[in-house]
Amino acid sequence: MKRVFSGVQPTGTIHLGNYLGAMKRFVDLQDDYESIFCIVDLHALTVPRDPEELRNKTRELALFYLAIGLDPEKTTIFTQSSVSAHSELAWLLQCVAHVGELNRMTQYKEKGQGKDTVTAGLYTYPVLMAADILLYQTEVVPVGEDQKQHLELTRDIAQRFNNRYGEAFTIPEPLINEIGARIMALDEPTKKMSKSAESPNNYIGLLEEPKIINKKIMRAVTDSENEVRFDPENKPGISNLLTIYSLMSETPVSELEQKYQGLGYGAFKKDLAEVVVDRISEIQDRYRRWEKDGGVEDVLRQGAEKVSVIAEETMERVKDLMGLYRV
Ligand code: ATP
Ligand code: LTN
Repeated sequence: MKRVFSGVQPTGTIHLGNYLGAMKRFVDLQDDYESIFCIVDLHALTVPRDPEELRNKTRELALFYLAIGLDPEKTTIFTQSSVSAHSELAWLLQCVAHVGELNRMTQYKEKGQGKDTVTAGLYTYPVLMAADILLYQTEVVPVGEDQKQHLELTRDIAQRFNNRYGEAFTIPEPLINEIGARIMALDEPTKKMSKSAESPNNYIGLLEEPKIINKKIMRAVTDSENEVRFDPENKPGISNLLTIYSLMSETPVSELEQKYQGLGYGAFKKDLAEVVVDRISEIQDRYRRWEKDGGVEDVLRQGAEKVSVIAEETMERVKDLMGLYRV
């Protein structure tokens, strides 16, 4: 079986963009791949966090992983900080990555914009991400469009390492949805839906109440044409809603365009809200069940134990190849 790996940060509110852009895919892949999904808590530290909140968000994300349908019998779930090889390999790869490459990373530039100070961690963040992926000889990495550049860097670092020191890493392939790779903000459909958005009207959180979800969808920004047609360039708002509807209901966009021909945005949004609420309610039910029954700590503990074995194998080889003297 091919191996798949991905990570999500335990920060902010897990939203429909995270779910449709990446996490839903995790669930689809778990039957056909050896699946490893990580809660990247070390990445969350690149901007200052309240320690108690980080701990809570980490547990919350573990519950989300289970709530969306990841099955701990088939899939390994763990926290990044519980396997120290992630930090260790990140250092070694920082000595392979180039400053020029990191300077070109757009996420670093966007997240640092307007800040008085930026941590060194935010700058080297993509190298830690490369370490996450390469540690497990990952073949496939399902992510949203915004991570494409980081995946390219990961491939470059791996290739450079293999050429310079000898074969240590599998070269990973990104897996990016054809539709839904970039879910846009509800209140500003030219920007991506984001956890770090200032206004909660930007996103739909996976734990939000049906009433709120309904309101957010009914108020989502659209154009004045009132014609349900997929045209991301000229009609970004309605096209984004069509994408969401299509992915949540597993119905092709063209079928939805036909269904709502002549019916206008009101009717379309009302049905969309129903579809989204239905789907999110299932996730919320499973979330509450896991929360009530307990067991999430065991899933994380066993996950870390399992992946540590693979991580150690890679580390041994990398250290040998780089000439670290061991007695
Ligand atoms: P944000 O930008 O929302 O603050 P993030 O994208 O930096 O968060 P994560 O929460 O770790 O960080 O993202 C988890 C996954 O969700 C990644 O694969 C990312 O590409 C994907 N993702 C995030 N936002 C969107 C979006 N609007 N549309 C599609 N995929 C997304
Ligand atoms: N950088 C990613 C999160 C992330 C990740 C990874 C994704 C960290 N390590 C490894 C895939 C594979 C983000 O900001 N969304």
